[in-house]
Amino acid sequence: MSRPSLLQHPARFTCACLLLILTTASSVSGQAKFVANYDESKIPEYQLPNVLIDQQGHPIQTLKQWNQQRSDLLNIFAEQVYGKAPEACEISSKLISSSNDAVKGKAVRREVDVTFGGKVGSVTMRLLIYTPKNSVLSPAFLGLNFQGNHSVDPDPSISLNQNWMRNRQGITENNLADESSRGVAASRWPVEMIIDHGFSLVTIYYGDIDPDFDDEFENGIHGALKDEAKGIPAGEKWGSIAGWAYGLSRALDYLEKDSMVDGSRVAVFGHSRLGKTSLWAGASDERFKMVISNNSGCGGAALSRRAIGETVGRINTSFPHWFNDNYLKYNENENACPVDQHQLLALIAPRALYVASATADRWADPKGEFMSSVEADAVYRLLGTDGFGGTKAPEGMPEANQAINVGTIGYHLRDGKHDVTSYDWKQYLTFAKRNL
Ligand code: GTR
Repeated sequence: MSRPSLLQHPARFTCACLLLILTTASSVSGQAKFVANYDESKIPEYQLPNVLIDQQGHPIQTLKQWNQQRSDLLNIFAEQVYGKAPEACEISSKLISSSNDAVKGKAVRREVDVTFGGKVGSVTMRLLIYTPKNSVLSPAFLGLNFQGNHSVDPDPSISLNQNWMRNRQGITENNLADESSRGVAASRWPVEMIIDHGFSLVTIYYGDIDPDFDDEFENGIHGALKDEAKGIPAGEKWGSIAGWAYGLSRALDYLEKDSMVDGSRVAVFGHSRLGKTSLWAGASDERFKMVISNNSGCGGAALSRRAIGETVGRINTSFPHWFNDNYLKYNENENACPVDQHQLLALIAPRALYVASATADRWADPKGEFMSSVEADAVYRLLGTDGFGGTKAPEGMPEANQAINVGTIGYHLRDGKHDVTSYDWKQYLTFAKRNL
């Protein structure tokens, strides 16, 4: 994706300057200052596309009709939202380290480099894999992490990631991690609890696949597969979320061949922007047996048309590299988008889906996350699963910390802020025990 800068266009530059002078409520970039709406009564009027009405307006009643709808919707999401990725490419792998006495002697810990790319270049992502000792082909959680594999556990033998990293106050400076960031994200990755439940954990630093900044897609996987992506129309080219999802699929290619992990029982997990990524990975790659969205919000599980908290316009402004260029058309214009996020969730059916929200995470619109999960229920039932469980989808939103965790779709609203906690993981483990 290439967005010419204002300085390359003198006419646009002049207009932007004028706008800057004329707009009182403006930020330094010339954008009108964004004020999030949190008032339900101020939600713009909208019509949600019915997930069981096809593109020609016909109702969907059979599996065959759904299969067509699924492929149409997947195509629309790729064209209009996340962008189209090149075909899957070959991978190669190399064992970097192995320890037989990780997690108090309960687990085997390995680091495996998986390399893939195209004609122009390649990327290497390092998988940190914990497997319960003595297990044969265990089911696994696969999730990208924000701050490097070494942030997941303080164990000094995990290699320190030296790729570009977003700065975080008090943790990462100069876009580079150092020794002090070991274990900083450990509360989000309860490795021992996961191992005790008989699951493997596989995690990868997301910046190994694509650095999280807008460089017009020169670096990371976009640069490496530039040639392969040549034929994709400009507006439809893949954004970073699609790039990270592509990396998750390549990780799954590897896990399918791994001797300790069962590649047919992998749950893809992600928080926040990486929750958006796990949803797109799960929608676009049906090999993922289960999909978990933790506080994914706008462009993830939340309905865009509600425009509560973060909106399409706001996300495209703050993170212009996450989605494709076509998605810009829906800035402050969500109703015009042919799809909304409940249809993304429906693309995961009939595989297990868990959506989690948090009470203080209003930016991610917990209610919108719940509503889209409820909308997806109809597709789960059409495909012969029990959806949320019981005879029909829940009507009202559950109270905080009252997980709905009995069916093929799970949901909870946790008390607290935008984060991943052991409460969240307890629900995922219960859900995975039944569904993996
Ligand atoms: C925020 C962004 C959210 C969410 C979050 C994160 O700044 O507005 O959509 O993705 O970042 O990933 O931490």
